[in-house]
Amino acid sequence: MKLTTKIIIGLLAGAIAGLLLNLFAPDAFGILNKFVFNPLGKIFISLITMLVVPIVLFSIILGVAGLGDPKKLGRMGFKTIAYFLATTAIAIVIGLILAMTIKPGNLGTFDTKSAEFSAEKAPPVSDTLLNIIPTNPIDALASGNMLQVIVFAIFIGLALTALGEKTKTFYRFVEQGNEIMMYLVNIVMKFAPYGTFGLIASAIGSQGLSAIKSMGVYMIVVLLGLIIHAVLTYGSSVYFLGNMNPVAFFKGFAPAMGVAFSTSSSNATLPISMETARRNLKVPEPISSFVQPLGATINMDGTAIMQGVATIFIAQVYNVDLSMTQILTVILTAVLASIGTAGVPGVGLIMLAMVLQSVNLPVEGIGLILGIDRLLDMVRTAVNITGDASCAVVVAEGERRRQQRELAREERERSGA
Ligand code: DAS
Repeated sequence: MKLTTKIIIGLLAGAIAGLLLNLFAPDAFGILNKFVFNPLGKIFISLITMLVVPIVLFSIILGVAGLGDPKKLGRMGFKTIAYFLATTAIAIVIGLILAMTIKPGNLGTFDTKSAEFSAEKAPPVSDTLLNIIPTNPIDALASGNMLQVIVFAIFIGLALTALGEKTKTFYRFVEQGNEIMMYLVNIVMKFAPYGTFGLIASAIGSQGLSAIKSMGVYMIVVLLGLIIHAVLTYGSSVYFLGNMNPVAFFKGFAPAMGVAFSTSSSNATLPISMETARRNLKVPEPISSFVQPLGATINMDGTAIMQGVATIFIAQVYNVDLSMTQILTVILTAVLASIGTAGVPGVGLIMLAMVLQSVNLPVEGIGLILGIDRLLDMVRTAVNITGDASCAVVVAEGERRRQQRELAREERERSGA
């Protein structure tokens, strides 16, 4: 049976158990929650949290080193990375605005006293930005200071690029470290059905129907953000910058979106998304084979939308008013996180733990959205790869126009000669 099916079964079983116990046997719920539901949930959340720092370290080092020598990146590379960072930032802002407007986290009266959680006063913006340079990288890794871990990883990635062959052993070590982490993500995700069961049963058992309503609204807000971003951001990009009809773009790329939806993995879909972009969107092979693999690694707009909405949702549930500094930190962290997030199922949730930690929100809050995250992962993965394809179309059109200008200039020189 597919993992997604098992997780959905865990979700439904947890919801039914929680609801029945909440309605008919609250005393029994208390005992089951203490000895079954909470332990299952805590084990799963701890397994996710255990992977955050090493995944961020290894995957961002590789993501940055994989960009290649900045001098060699050239025009196409900088256009591609600028497009990725801009659309990811737009994606997060869409998610944040929707979540702050619709306020899904205010609908449920979740029992948050169980989480040992202190809303530390957020430092001003200047401190936050100055503090992202780790004075002690080992301490940053040990304490899970995610912004500092990301910055340290970016520096190492840039150094690996500059040193090239001299550091190929260390590069290989990081590659193997990342392989190990991706394997462990798979192992942890096998526990997801049980973790989902425990967390959902605990959340719904203690809060009843209001929890279901709140999670339902959370899901709708994320889906709304994904649709708005895909249609507005990618639609307008391919139309104004890619000289392509948006309807033709989405229809042409639909086969790849379907595969991404069913696999929840950008990496697994990459061969299909490249073939579809070349065949249906007429993206030249050299551009497709540069932009889309890079995008599957460092461009995850759909994931960023989920992280933006989930962070505000969890802050609302725990009655925390995030300051503008913290909002900016969420945007910065999620954009930087998307540089290293590998395109495999469930990794967006692990990165969410990192975003929550960056603004001192309790990672336990993931328990409220875990059960439905797998369903959302399918949709946001489809958005992730569509963003990469839209970039390929825009870069291809830019290259086509540059070549036309070159030809026209040569023509003028010839006729003038
Ligand atoms: N499943 C990831 C991907 O492949 C996205 C995510 O986990 O958020 O893009």
